[in-house]
Parts: sequence; structure tokens; C-alpha cells
Amino acid sequence: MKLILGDKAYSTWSLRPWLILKRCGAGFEEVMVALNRPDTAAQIARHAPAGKVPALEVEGVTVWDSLAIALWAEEHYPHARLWPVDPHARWVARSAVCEMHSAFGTLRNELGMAPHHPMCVVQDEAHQPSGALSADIRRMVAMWADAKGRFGEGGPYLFGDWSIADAFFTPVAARFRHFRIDLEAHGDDGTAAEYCRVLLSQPDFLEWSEAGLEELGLKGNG
Ligand SMILES: N[C@@H](CCC(=O)N[C@@H](CS)C(=O)NCC(=O)O)C(=O)O
Repeated sequence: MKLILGDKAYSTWSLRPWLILKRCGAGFEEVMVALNRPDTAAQIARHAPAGKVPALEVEGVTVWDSLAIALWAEEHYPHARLWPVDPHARWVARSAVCEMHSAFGTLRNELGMAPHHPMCVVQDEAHQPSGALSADIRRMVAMWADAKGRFGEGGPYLFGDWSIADAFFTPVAARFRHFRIDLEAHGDDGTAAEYCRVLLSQPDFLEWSEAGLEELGLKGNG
């Protein structure tokens, strides 16, 4: 089984299924495609017909798109409990993941990770959000507060135990950290800041982040 990924310094979409497969204990080979290069499109096209990473090659079939890979993992690793067990929490978790996947366009564009914004480092100056970005950040903060308040008491993650929702929001936490977003100024009572801290201190994320730093030549050179 092969997971086709973009560089760990930049590819927030690739981070999602990578975190999920790690949580499942899945054995998989990583195939890294460098983004922002003249041959990126050609390299991705060798694996993924839609021209985007991530993609999963398994049993002779390509599963593309981070959400489709998440759902594939849910099917194949039921023991990993990738969604909350409580049905109400599960419905809300799936809604949050779908909203992350289909909305927040300004957040993804204005807080984009390439080419001068690697997710594993913090930039020197805080980004001043546009009005549209502020609206996205406020929505994110409110969504997290609601989910955490109603369903998140049993553990440090959004729905207590780790779930696919946390895989989808880890890149958001990395964007907020990189661009030094002031969450309190967007209605956070501390819940969102603490949630970001938890996501960014997961051992799997730290491993990803270390690899990103190595790609950038910022670590591992002795
Ligand atoms: N909907 C896709 C979006 C994937 C996506 O936009 N991937 C970016 C990299 S993070 C990509 O492949 N870009 C192609 C390029 O840079 O040429 C998913 O969630 O998997």
C-alpha cells in the first residue's frame, strides 16, 4: 500500500490521511512528490488522475482525495474507532469534517502553505487577516468551542478521543501557528488555543513536522 504525498513542509492536505493511517497502525510506503516544481504535475499524474495529492494506491486501485482516504481507512480499520462512538458526537464530527472539506476557502488561500510558508515553522510577523479571513477564523473558533463543549469532555481532542476531525483540523492549527493568528481576537475563550496546542503536540504531528524541517534543510544536518 502506497500513500502518495506532497512535501511535509507544505502539503497540509497530505497530512490528514498520513495522520489517520498512522493512528490505524497501517503499514504503508510513502511516495513523496515535491510540490512547486516544474515537473510536479507530471509526477503527480503518474499516480493520481485528478492531479492532486494525497492519493492511496491499494489492491491495484487508486483512492484519491484526503476525505475518500479517511473513509477508506474507517472501513478497513474499524478497531481504530476513527469517528466518535456516541452517535450525536459522530454526526457533528462528520459535519465538521465536511465543512472543513467544502468551505473555509479564504482560510486555505490566505493562510496558504506554499512556497514561502512552511507549516513546520512560525513566521516572524503576525499576518493581519482580511475581513473574509476573520469571518472564517471566527467560524472555526465557534465550531470548535461548540463541539468541544458538547462532546469533548472525555479527552483532549475535539470529541474527546482522537478522530478523523482532529486529522482534518491539525493543518488548521499549523496554519494558525505559522501565521501567528490571534484567536482571542476572533472570539476564542481559550478553547481553540488549547485545542491547537494539543494537535500540534501529537507525536505523529511532531514526526511529520521534523521531516518537514529536514526537507527544508533546517534540521538533521548534524
Ligand atoms: N481535495 C483534495 C485537495 C488536494 C490538494 O489540493 N493538494 C495539493 C497539494 S496540498 C496538490 O496536489 N496540488 C497540486 C500542485 O501543487 O500541483 C484533497 O483533500 O485531497
